[in-house]
Formats: sequence, structure tokens, C-alpha cells
Amino acid sequence: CVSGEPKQRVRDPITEEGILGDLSSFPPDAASIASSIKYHAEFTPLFSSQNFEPSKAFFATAQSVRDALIINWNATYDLYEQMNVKQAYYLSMEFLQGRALLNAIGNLELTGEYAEALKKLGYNLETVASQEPDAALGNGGLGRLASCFLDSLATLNYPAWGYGLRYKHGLFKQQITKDGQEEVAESWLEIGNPWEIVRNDVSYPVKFGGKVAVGSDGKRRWIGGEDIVAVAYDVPIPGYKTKTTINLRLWSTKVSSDRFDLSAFNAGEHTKACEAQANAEKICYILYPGDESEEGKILRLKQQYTLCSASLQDIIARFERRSGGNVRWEEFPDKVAVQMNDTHPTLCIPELMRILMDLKGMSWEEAWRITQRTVAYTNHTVLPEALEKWSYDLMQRLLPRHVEIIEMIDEQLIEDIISEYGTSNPEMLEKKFAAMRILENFDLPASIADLLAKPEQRPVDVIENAEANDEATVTDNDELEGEGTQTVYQESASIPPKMVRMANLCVVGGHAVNGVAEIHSEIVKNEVFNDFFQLWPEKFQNKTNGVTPRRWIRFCNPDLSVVITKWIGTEDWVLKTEKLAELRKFADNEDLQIEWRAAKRSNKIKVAKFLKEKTGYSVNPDAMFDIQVKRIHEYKRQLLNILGIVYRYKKMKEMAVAERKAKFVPRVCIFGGKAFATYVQAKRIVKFITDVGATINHDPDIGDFLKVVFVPDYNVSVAELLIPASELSQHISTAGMEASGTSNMKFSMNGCILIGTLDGANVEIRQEVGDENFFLFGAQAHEIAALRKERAAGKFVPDERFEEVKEFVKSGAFGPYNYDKLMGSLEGDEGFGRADYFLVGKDFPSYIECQETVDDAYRDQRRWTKMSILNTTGSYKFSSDRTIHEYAKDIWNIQPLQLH
Ligand code: B1N
Repeated sequence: CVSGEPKQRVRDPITEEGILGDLSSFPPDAASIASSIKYHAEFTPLFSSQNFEPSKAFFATAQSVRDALIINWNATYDLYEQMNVKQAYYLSMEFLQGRALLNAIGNLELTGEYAEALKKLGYNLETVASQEPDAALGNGGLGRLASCFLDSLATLNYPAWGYGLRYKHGLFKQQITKDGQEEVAESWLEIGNPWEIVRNDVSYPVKFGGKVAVGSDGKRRWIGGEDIVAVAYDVPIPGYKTKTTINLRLWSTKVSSDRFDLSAFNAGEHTKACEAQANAEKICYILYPGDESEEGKILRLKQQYTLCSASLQDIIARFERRSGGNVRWEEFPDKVAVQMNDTHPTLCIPELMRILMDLKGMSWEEAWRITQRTVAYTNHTVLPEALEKWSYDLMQRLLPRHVEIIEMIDEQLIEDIISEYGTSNPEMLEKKFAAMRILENFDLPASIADLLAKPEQRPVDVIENAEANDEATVTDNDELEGEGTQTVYQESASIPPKMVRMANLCVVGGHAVNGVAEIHSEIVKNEVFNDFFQLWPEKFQNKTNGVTPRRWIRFCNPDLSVVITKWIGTEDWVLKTEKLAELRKFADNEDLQIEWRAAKRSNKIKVAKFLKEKTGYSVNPDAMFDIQVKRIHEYKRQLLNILGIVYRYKKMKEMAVAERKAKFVPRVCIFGGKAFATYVQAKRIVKFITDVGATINHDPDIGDFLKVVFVPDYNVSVAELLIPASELSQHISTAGMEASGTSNMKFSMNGCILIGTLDGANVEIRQEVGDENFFLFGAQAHEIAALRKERAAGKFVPDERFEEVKEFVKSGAFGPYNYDKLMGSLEGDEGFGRADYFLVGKDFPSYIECQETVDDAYRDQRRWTKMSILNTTGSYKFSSDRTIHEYAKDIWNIQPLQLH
């Protein structure tokens, strides 16, 4: 392993005059940019040298931008090295970066120069930028949040890095066919990635399996097993209007070269010889491998461990290097903050413990203090099925030493619980253990069981005794590749499977736990982790999510940005979003309103063109654009939206045209989002939406009154196009289920009015933009449990409009597909599922009534435009700059450091 020194110097020929121009004298002009692009086009052997086609133009342009970034990236790193500052590390299995070109030149303030340079070469900047594949190393909000955070960290000059995995295939591409969603592999690296810098000089060994042995010194150590190597790929992340350029380090896996079985290869056993290589490489093959199978689970756990192990080795090597010859481990938390983006990087905790104890010789107590002070955990979901658990057996086979450490942490937790609550109330203790223990379906450790039997003995004595009596010296895990015993547990109804609860481990092992919106953080404290909250109230915090105003207004909505800048009188609002509030006083101003509507309309025209291209449907840009784009999930209730549309359609059909005109405003209802490939019900929802669209859009009686369009393959770039054109957007999850949501923030910033429930960040958005500028409906979080009970007990009396709409669907109005399983999920007690667990039926009446008030408001365009302006001006809190300042101050304790 080579200790991580991230320097990568710009190659010499780059400074040769006449070939490249002079990018090192910053800022460069259009002529030198053009010659830099030409140079890269000439020396990029990826394309034919004959023609300078758009994909080549993109690649060459991106490389010339990268040159500029590398200069700042090296300088930023040098400064951190020199000052030996505390750095924060954001560990995430997902980064949903999207495209980088316009963002990078925007942040460097070179957009005009690049546009001009490309024009000289016969190109248009937008065309060139649209050649870039989206980097989709994430599923949705959680990954996009990580990417927004990187932009804010760089912009605010915080010394911080991101760590993730370099998946060869990002999130699948979605095709919409007559059967609904189909998934096609995505290959963003196919033409090469101009932004990354492979660091063959920065690599670490990572291993799986093997066993734990006790050495002659009495120390437990992890030996044997499968060895792979994680290699760093660095992606420079530029800040906006600052030289600070931080690093996103993505790990790729391979086998170490000495593992290649040359003799097997020469003996003709080619597959066998390459097997180790294939096994190592498949770890970074795809984002989120399906984990229904045992093999899939193993792969996912290997991914998580690779991220944790390689990143920590890198962080520790940097700490040691910066300490010179004088490593003081107790100072580690003063130099390093590790943030775990959800539970996916939980293995950081036992891995840091292992390294500190087994490799650096620390005692348990020292290692624990350092680990706890270093790591912190962000929770992103309270859905019980999404709280990660790993099979104990599987984890033991893959990571035997870590499992021992986890068992120790679990035991220590039990002692903490006992010392807090005493032993006088065994029933209460049992409840606490059941809720809080890291190990699930485990008996109490013998020592503790003894203690509970003999309450006079102190826990600390028990532990010492337990260690002295520990006779097991070797845990054998050699049958890693063989059949596990785990399935036996899972299939047997009488023996519940032994599991490791990752969220509990995070809460115990970290010094801070935060939710991502106020209401969510309250649920975290008062429900999901309430027992922990009672024990350690000081650990719990809220950090309401945010989004970067660079990507999500300034660059994706240039037309509106010009209007905002003109009326505020400065462009400072991009960095100081609170300045947006200054527009409030002009909300009624007719001139502003006219400009505001013109910006929105030009964005709508772009979207209409795009929809025509992608779906064949023509839409009227003067109709209201009503959008719901997000992952397809039952709790997000796309079904409520589409059933509302079906109801509207049915009513329209029953009315004379004049009546229709009086009651409804014309709408274009746009949906987008991917269903997880194995989530059958979500895929039925996609199919249903497209079927409804096919019927309504072809109904000549309806025409422009209503269109329903499902945009295929929703991703970051599509979001950048749709959000600026939106007028109404839907954030309608069952209250209490959406941790925060972040697209709600983007829509509001772009002058879109939200219809939504009191859930996630909706609550705070409504507070900020004003109740009268938010369309609220639906049951509240505190009512949900009782409503579900009522529903399950058959006491719920459905609204007749809801019954009517279901009957209409069942009558076959939208084609021959059998919707029984979808509609059945909304029924009280029929066999198809969850008895309307998401309360679509309950909220339906208030939803469609709320939609009537939306129509009324839209009819008055002055009122609507005012609401739109007040959304933008009220959204300033939702900049990820605000969120990052809060993390920096309350959790990481890091200070900005700026290059001059
Ligand atoms: O994280 C976002 C929130 O704004 C959303 O409300 C929340 O749903 C989302 C397992 C997740 N929570 N949990 C996940 C993603 C991938 C995975 O494998 C869980 N994503 C969220 C940002 O805070």
C-alpha cells in the first residue's frame, strides 16, 4: 500500500505556447481556451481524428476544464497539508453527480469564455454539454444530497472530502414500453470519464473472510482470507467563485498483481486464472446489486466494507503523514471527522476500532474514545423495512474480526443500559435490550445473564472474568465460498435469524445522530430511537437538508436568474440566498411579474419540445405544468396523484365544455421516476400512469384540457430541465414517511408552488413561504397510526368519490391490463396487500378538494405569479450552504480555509 499523496501535476506539454494557450494564467480568454480544446481534441486518441464530432468536442472541452481544475485542486490540497487542518470526510455509497461541465465552468466563471471558444470551433456550448453522460452513482435524494454537500463544502472553503465507490454501471436506464418500465444497463464510463484522475499510486489492500487468531502476545488478529486492492480515482470538485477545489475520491477494486495465477493460465485454465480478478472487479460493477440472493447480499456487504476500509486506511495514512514522526492518536478526532451517510458505511465503526487496536496497538478504551469522537451518523429514513440489518452469520463469514468487535460493543451497551436503569425491573430491562441491542435475536452474553441473576456483582468485574475465561482462540471461517447456514435460520419459523442492526451500531458508536428535517428528527428522537434518546439526549440533532443554489437555480434556470439578479441588483444571492428575501417587496410589481412569467414560459417551451421528442406527445405550453418526479414508491403516493387525474378526467367527460372550462384549468401532468427493479407494485404504478396517459392523451374530446406524460429515464439532467418549467409540484407522501425530500426545495426555489402533506421538509418550506403560498392537504403524522388501525379494523368509510374512481379503473377504462393487484392494495381487507397502508383512500377527498383550490388560484395569474415569487424568496433557508455550515459547526468542528 502506498500512503495517499494526491498530487497529480499537469503534464508539461500543456504549458507549451501555441499548442494549448496559457490556461495557467487565470482566467484564460476565449482564444486560449479554444486552443486548449483543440489540443485535447488532437491528442485524445479515443475518437477518429477525421471529424470533430460532438462527443469528441465534449471530451476535449471537459479535459481543458479539468486542466484548470487540477491547478486549484493541487493548490487546495497543498494548503490543507501545510496547515494540517481538521478535515471532514463524507462517506457515502452514493453520489448522484449528474453532468459536470456547465457546473464546473459556471463555478469557474468561465461560461461566457467557453461558449465563445466553442463558437470559434463551430460549436454551441449547450450541444456540447448535452453530450456528457449523467454520473448516476446513486438512486435518489440521498445520493443527490451528498453531491449538493460537496458543492457547498467547496464553495464555502471547508476542508472536506467525499469518499465513495466508482461503480462501472450507475443506476439503470429506464425504458418505457407497452409493459411499463424496463431496465437497461447504464455505462457512463464507456467513452471514458474526462473528470477523473486515476491514482495508481494510491491503493490499499482490503480483505474478506479468513479467521481470527490469537498471537503469542495474546492479541486477536484477523488472518487469511481473500485479498483485493482498492485503487483511488479522484474527481476534482470546484467551488463557486473560489479557488477551493476539493476531492471526491472513488474506490475501484482489482486484484493485486501477485494474485494472478500464471501457471494456471499457462496450463490452459484461463477462467480459473482470472477468477480472482473477476471476483475483485465485480465489487464495483454496479450500484446496488440486487440483494434478494445470498450472493447479492455478500456483494453488497463487500461494497460497504470496501468503502469503509479503503477510506479509513487513506484517512489514517494522511493523519500519520501529517503528524511527522510524532503521531499522537488522541489527536485523531481533532484532525478527522467522519460522517456516515445513512447506515451504509456503518462498518467504519468496527473497522476503525480494529485498526486502532489490532494494528496500532491501542487498548479497547482508547480506541473506543477515538472512534466515538470521530464518527457521526445521519439517518435518512424511518421506514422500518429500510433500516439496514445484516445476517450475523453472513457477516461473520465475511468479517470475523469485526463481528467480535461488534459483539463487544453490544456487550458494552448492555452494561451501559444496566448502569443507567439498574437491575430492579427485569421486564423493563428486557424491553430496553430488545429495542436497543445491536445484536438481534441473541441471548444475553453469559456474563450479563449471570449478573442479572446475581445483581450484587458489578458489571466491570464480570467483563474481566469473562475475558479471563475466554477459551476460544480461533474462529474458523474458511468455508466462506461454501453454502452458508444462514438460509436454514431464515426458513425456519421457530428460530428467528440472528441479525446485526446497523442503525443501532451507528447510534452507539457515533457522537452525533441527526435527522434531515425537523419533523423527521423529532420522529427519530421520539419514536425510532427513543430509548437511545432517553439514554443520550445530547447526541441527537436536526440538520434540515438543503440543495445547492448553483446547480438548482443559477445554472439550470438562467432566465429566472437574470430576472432575480436584475431586481435584487446583485448576483450575490447565489452565495447568500437570504438576499432572495429582498424580492418580496416586489411580489406585486407588474413589471417583475411580466418578466417572471416570461422566464417560466420560455422554460415551459423547452420542456414541451423535450416531451415531444421523448414521448411523442404534444403539450400546450400555456397549460399549467403539474409535476411529480421522484423515485416510484408507494409511500410517495404517485397513485394518489394519478387517481386524482383519473377523477378529473371522468368529471370532465361528464361535463359540457362550458362547464368544464369554468371548473378546470388546462393541465399537463408530468410524472418521472424509476421503480427499483424488483419492486413489483411500484412497476405496476408506472404501467398504470402510462396507460392512463395513453387513454387521455388520445381522447379528442379532452384535447389540451388534460395531458398525462410519463418522462422516461428521469435523472439529474432531466430534473434540471423540468424543475425550472414547473408551476405546481407534488410532494404528497403519507405524513411521517418522507424523511425530508429535497426536490421540494428545488421546485420552491424555482418559483413552483407545492401541493403537499405536512411531511419532511414540506413543513418547513410552508413555514418559510407562507401558508397561503402552499397547497396543504391530508392527515398529519400524529394521526397516522390510529387511522391505520381504524382502516385495518374495517371502520373506515371510504368517500364515494374514491369508490367511484376505483370502479372506473376496474371497468377497464384504461385498457386490458389487470389492475386488481394495484387497486387491491387500496382495499381494507382483500387479500392483495397492505390494507391501504399508505392511506390513499383516507387522503383522497382532501387531495381532490385541494386540487380544486389550485385551479382557482391558477385562473388568477397575478395571484399565482405572486405565490410563485414568494416561493422563490421564501426558499433561501434551503440552500445546502446553510446545512453545511450547521454540520461544520455542530458536528464536525471544522473551520473554512481559503486559498488566495
Ligand atoms: O434521503 C433523502 C431524503 O430527502 C428523502 O426523504 C429520503 O427518502 C432519502 C437505502 C436510501 N432515505 N433512505 C434512502 C437510499 C438508498 C438505500 O440503499 C436507503 N434514501 C433516503 C436525503 O436525506
